[in-house]
Amino acid sequence: MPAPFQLPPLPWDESALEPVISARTIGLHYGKHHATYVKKLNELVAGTRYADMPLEQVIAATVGSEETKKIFNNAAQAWNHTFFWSCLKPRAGGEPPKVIAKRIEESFGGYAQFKEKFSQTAVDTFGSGWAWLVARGDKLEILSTANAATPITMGAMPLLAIDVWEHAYYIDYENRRPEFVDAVIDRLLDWSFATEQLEKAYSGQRKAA
Ligand code: MN3
Repeated sequence: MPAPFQLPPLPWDESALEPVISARTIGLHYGKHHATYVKKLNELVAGTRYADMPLEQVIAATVGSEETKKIFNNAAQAWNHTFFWSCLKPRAGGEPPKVIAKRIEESFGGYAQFKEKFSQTAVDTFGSGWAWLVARGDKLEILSTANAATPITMGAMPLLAIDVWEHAYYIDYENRRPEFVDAVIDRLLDWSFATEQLEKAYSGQRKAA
């Protein structure tokens, strides 16, 4: 039987994000860390009801339970990483386009305030975790999550993420997490992807209402 969960291809070449993130970091981060989450997930769900579920459903069904913690951790990390790669694009970053800029202004007061808060949240995330820009209700929010935790179990729709596990930056930046975070925000964040996610969030809400 084929493994139920696959490692999706990267949206760009491993060297495409240089010099902000090196090909060596992507090679390890995607080729070893992300690949291992998918491999472990497949091992853990083999022969269980989770093997027939879409990844998002596995995450929803295993969150918050000690018994299913390993499955949750690997499933959520598989999802978080695929999402993270989509948030990054060569020669991107900086100020967002109009539609999302307006939402940023309403929720944070402006791009400068957003950037300050997003960067600070990523830097202050203690230990391993993630910083997120999410849509929740009619507001945008910035969240920090620990380890594998993911906003999709928190009633929030992620728009952008930064992985701040040490494996995301240590080869390129050593302990200088703030430099990594600022470089990602200024040079890699893909606002067109975030805009697509925002549109999905609102079309979903309209359906639910
Ligand atoms: Mn990672």
